Amino acid sequence: MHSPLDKSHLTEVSSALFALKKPLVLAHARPDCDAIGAMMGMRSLFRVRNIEPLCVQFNPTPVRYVALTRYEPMKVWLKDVTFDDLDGVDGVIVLDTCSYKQLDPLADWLQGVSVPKFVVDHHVTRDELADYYVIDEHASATCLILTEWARMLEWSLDEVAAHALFVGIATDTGWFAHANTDTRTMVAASHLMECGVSANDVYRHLYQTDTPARLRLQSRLLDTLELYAGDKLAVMSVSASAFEELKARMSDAEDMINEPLRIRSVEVSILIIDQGTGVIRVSFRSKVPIGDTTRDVDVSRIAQSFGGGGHKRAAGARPVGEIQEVKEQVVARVLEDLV
Ligand SMILES: [Mn+2]
Repeated sequence: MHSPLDKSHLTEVSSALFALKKPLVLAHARPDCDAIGAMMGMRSLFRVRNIEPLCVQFNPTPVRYVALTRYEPMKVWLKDVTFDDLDGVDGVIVLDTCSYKQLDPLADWLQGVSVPKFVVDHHVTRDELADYYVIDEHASATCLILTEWARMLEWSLDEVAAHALFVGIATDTGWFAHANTDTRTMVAASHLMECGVSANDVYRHLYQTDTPARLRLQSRLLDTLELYAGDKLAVMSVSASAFEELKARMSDAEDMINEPLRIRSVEVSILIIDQGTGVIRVSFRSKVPIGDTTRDVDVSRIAQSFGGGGHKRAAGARPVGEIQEVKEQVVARVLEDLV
């Protein structure tokens, strides 16, 4: 499959991008490895052009990513950077989101500031927030878009950038296993390996460095597994106090939502986490079951009815309320689409 990215459009965006002297690079709140990988990739692309971007995360990096060998910390909003530091910023690059909601601490500032804005993203949910867009909702990761962009314009990627982009692609595709894994993904991954990435090195760092607390959390979550709709819907839920008790972090719950999809009949998996702040974190995943390809639940639409969004097979929402009540509402909503 050929990339749908357009070379002349990319050339035009690149000349505006690399004319910047003090670019601000942002990604969505609660950054995942695709967001952070894309920031690192973008930082490298600026640095080889002797431009030092201000890369700001709204939340600290998940511990798992810090453990990766090539990671160099980004600045964290309000901890390392405040509004004063934004003086003189002459352009903003937003990665892995196109939604003000996901850029909350700076959404108003972003709307008011009159500098060129760029978005590189692969999500369906979209606000009009930029002057330049490189968006491909068919791309498995934002890091895939950046890899293809670099390849198309024949930029060399240093090892740090290649490593970061590989991590973003590998995690957004569930280690090349989710439905979004296509030939573009594999071609890009192979290109990044040619740039010096060791897939096994990344794998061991990502998936074989867990703490005992994370495994205990997994066991606790599996204990809460409930099945509905003739075992087509799987629901797991956990409260903030369980994290305290097990000495687990919020980020330790990452990827656990995929476990119930191992059950043959399960088409939709939901993970509900009471964050203890009044906000309930609800994640959705879906799969096409073996033997009936006509069944195909779009969880981004379900997430939207709770004020969230995402992709067809991976989405999330953060409704406010009491966990039991949210759970009942979410289950009822999914059942509408499942039967
Ligand atoms: Mn992504």
